[in-house]
Formats: sequence, structure tokens, C-alpha cells
Amino acid sequence: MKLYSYFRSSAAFRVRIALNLKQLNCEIIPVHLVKNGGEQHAPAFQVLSPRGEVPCLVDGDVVLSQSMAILDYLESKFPSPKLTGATYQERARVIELSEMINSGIHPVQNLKVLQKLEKDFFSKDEQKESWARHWIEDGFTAFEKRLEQSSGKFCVGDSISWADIYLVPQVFNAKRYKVNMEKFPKIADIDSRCMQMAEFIKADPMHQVDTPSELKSKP
Ligand SMILES: N[C@@H](CCC(=O)N[C@@H](CS)C(=O)NCC(=O)O)C(=O)O
Repeated sequence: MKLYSYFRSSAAFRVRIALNLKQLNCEIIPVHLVKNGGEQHAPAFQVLSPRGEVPCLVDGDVVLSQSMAILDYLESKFPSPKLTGATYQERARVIELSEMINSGIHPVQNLKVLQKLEKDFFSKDEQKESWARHWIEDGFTAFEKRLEQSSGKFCVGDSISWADIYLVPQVFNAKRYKVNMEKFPKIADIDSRCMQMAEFIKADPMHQVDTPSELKSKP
């Protein structure tokens, strides 16, 4: 298997965590989202990922973009450990929480959206940061409320699920945009529990093959 990834991409971080939890070997192929205007715009890459986004997984003839589709593919092909909850009710809760991030928070603070704000509306770095922070805090407020009903040690009960896999990379972005995590104690608690696990540490943006040396730290 091959995963097209970018060290700082929170969507690729999700898939790296799932691959590690399922103990799967996968070749990482870096796609630099910024250098030379962004390698994601290369026509050859867009054959694999039509929206020009990472992650993109290639497994034999199967080529998939969209982290949710990739996680679902891995879940079906490699069912252990199960990452979608123990019951159908838990599975629905896992997807609800994952979607709060996947379709609610992440798209409005994605690179191409921030670049559009700069290009068409002349937004400065502080304005783009403030925009990203607003939407992350808005989404985390709802996520934190839902955790009051669903969480145990992790987002849904005491087992790791996709909800944690979506949450941890979003917290990485939140810190980058200076969100005050003290406002979200349950989220912060689950994030720090996950980030003590080898599978999450190995997937961390600061430990990737394409992490620039000045940012790289040892796992
Ligand atoms: N919903 C997609 C989001 C993928 C996505 O937005 N990836 C970002 C990096 S986190 C990207 O490749 N952006 C390229 C760009 O903005 O030009 C998924 O879950 O895979």
C-alpha cells in the first residue's frame, strides 16, 4: 500500500494513525502542499485525487481519496482492531463525531480556503488565523458537549475509534491556530491520552519522512 501524505496535513494524519493502529505497512509518498505552488495541483496527482488533496491511498487497483472512505476501506479489509464502536448505536455516534470534524470544522480552515481569503479578500495572516480559530472553537464547543454523553477514556466509551482519529489531528491544528484548549477540557484530556500512544506518536506531523529538519523531533 502507498499513502500520499503531507506531514502537516491533518487529514493525512488521520489515515497514518489508522494504519498504525491496524499495524499495516504502508509506503509514504510525500506531496508538498506549498512548495512551487503545491504539488497537489500536478495533473498526474489529480488523476489519483481529483480534488487535489491528501490523503490518497493506493492499494493495488484501488485508489481512494477522502479519509472517511480510506478508513472505511481499511476497516473492511483489516477489521482488527475495530475502530467503529462495539454496537450499531456506537458506530453512529462515532460517525457523528467524526463528521463534526470532517465536514463541519476542517473544510473551512483548509489550506485552499485560507489561500482564497488571502487572494480575493486580502486577508492577512492574523485574520486568517482568527477565521480558523473561530470555526475550530465553534465546532469544538459542540464536540465537547457531545462528549459529555458519549465519552469514557476516549470519545466513544473506553475504546479508540475513528472519532479519536479525527479529533487528535484537529487538536493539532487548533494549537497551530492558538485555540485556548482550556475551554475544552474533555477534548484536551482525550487528546493527551491518545498522544501518549505509540500509534499516534508515530503518525505525528513532527515525525514524518517529509517533516522539515528544523521542525522534526524524535518520537
Ligand atoms: N475531506 C478530505 C479533506 C482532505 C484535505 O482537505 N486535505 C488537505 C490537507 S489537510 C489538502 O490536501 N489540501 C490541499 C489544498 O488545500 O490545496 C479528507 O478527509 O480526506
